[in-house]
Amino acid sequence: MVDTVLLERAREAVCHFRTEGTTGEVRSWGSGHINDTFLVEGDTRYILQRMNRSIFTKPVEVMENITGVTSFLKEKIRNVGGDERRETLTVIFSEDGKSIYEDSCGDNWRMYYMIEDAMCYDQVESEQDFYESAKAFGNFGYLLSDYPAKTLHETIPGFHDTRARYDVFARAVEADVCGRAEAVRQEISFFQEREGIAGVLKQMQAERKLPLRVTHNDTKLNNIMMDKSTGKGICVIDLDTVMPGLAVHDFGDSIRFGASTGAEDEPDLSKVSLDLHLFELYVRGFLEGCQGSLTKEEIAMLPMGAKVMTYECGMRFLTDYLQGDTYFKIHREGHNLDRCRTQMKLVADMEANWVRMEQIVSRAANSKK
Ligand code: ADP
Ligand code: GN1
Ligand code: MG
Repeated sequence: MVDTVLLERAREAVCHFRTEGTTGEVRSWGSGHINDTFLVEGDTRYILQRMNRSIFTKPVEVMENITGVTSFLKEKIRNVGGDERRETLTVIFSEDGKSIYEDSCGDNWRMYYMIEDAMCYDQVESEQDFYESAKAFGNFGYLLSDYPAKTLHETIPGFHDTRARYDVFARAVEADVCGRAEAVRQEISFFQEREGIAGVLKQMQAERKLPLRVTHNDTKLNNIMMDKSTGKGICVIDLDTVMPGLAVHDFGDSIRFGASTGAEDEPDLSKVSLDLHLFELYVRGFLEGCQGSLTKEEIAMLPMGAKVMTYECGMRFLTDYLQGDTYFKIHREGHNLDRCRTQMKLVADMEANWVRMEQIVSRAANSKK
């Protein structure tokens, strides 16, 4: 349902940015789970977002990261003769020269150019698109490999600390504030039985077997714009969580969302399974995009990245369901539970296909040598 009050506030916010030409209609846009996104029509079209206040408690730090990363990318794009206005986000500044406009209710608004002539998908529609998205996400990490990681703020502490997320989940089960735990015992057990995988990647990072890199951390298919005419992944968006992290997380998050035969929130689980062909395409595209920058150990851990990220995301959906749906936006009763179940189905499929996943990765890695 369109929230008319919010829409009105969005219209008001537009006036506070240094836009070019005349701006027109403002409407709700996209299907992200976190921020409120609006399209601003006009001579030049913009994306306006109300940043999620309870999740991003330090919005200025989020925007410092985004302006830093996008300026850095713009220079690289310019150097190869690319279109810096389309190939990365452009932060539009407010009248008083800030990257955020804070309204009278204390909400933080930001604006970007709309990436034109491009699409983003909530589910894979063509294999080629998925392959191209893999190249673009891999390349995103590659381009940021010489970014000064120490200057980045940790916008959401422990974002992919799966072990810590498990503890939050266990506490949510214990507290059971909405009285929902009893009815989802099976789902709860699923994550409890697999607790062991929660710490695997963190342990490898601690032992320096996996290097810390500048990563995106939210690499689902609807966080990349695909060029309508070339079919290439033209612009990686949703940069709120660009932070030091693991490349295998970026790989894995794309798999859990995109290499599924169903949507993330598909209620009919018979439609949801791991598509090994899509998995293989993504592996090949991602390795290509990374341009040889991944270590042997990182490559070997790609299947684990996929499994851990799917496990983590499913557990986060279940935690949110237990806590009363306060984190992810929901559009129907039980939405987070449906989302949780698709991730469980995918984890189970990965377990059943583990050897094949490993073979696919090693075959792809060897064919690149
Ligand atoms: P959330 O954190 O809520 O996922 P996103 O930044 O991913 O927010 O934006 C939500 C959606 O809005 C995206 O999936 C995409 O469809 C659209 N979108 C965001 N930024 C742009 C942009 N600069 N150009 C075109 N579409 C955009
Ligand atoms: C959220 O912001 P969005 O919708 O692109 C979430 C991701 C989850 C994803 C699940 C900041 O991504 O971590 O994997 O939902 N982003 C944040 O679809 O929590
Ligand atoms: Mg998003």
